[in-house]
Amino acid sequence: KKTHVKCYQMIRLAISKGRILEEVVDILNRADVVCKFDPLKSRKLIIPTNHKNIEIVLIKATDVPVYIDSGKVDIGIVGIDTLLENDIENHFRLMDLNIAKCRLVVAGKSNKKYYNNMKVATKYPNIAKKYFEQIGLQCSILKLYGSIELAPVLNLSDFIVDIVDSGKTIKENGLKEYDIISDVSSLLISNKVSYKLKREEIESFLKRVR
Ligand code: PRT
Ligand code: MG
Repeated sequence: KKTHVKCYQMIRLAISKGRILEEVVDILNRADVVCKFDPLKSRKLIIPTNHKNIEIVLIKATDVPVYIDSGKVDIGIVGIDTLLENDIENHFRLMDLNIAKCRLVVAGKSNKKYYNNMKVATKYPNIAKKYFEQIGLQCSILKLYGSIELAPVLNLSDFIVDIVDSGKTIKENGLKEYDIISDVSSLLISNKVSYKLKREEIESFLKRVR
């Protein structure tokens, strides 16, 4: 009589450090996927779990698309903002996790008007350029890496395109929201080839999370 030894394929799950990770750890625990090292405290970048075939990889939010696109990581959790900015080809959107919710907005000092060739500071140059093109405005984009809200306050730019959650940051810096570009939450995405080759494992992970 033949004995079948089931051979599970490893799936790697990319999670970005920061606020997404904090919320995902809860979701994973509820789904009985328990990290062998606390990802909020450990310095390890690859963390095994209680499931032999599930490994967590900690990646900077903006780098998650690169790892998914290349297939080095099979599935990942990433904000819609990051996906819009990087428009990667090689992925499926599997599930909206409804976490790390916020919105991408245009903000600036009050009583300002949009005008042609105005300066827009942002961490999201592609999204900003596309948005203003769609409403028929040229603008000069200034790419910044943090505390974007400072730019209009010091007149480095006329407007910013940035993430707003509670609205506290823009309010405390005397700024106002002008337009909403997109609502944002975090999605579970998969590399296309991984999804085909490891469908069973990925689907069973999805079921747990649901
Ligand atoms: O900030 P850092 O460079 O260290 O890391 P990161 O930006 O790569 O990660 P993180 O954790 O800041 O953001 C990861 C993802 O979380 C983003 O891509 C969004 O999808 C999502 N998210 C949800 C947010 C926020 N909420 C948020 N409030 N990302 C950033 N913010 C910042 C925002 O930039 C602004 O400065 O919080 C500030 C506004 O918050 P309020 O509550 O004052 O409006
Ligand atoms: Mg941030």
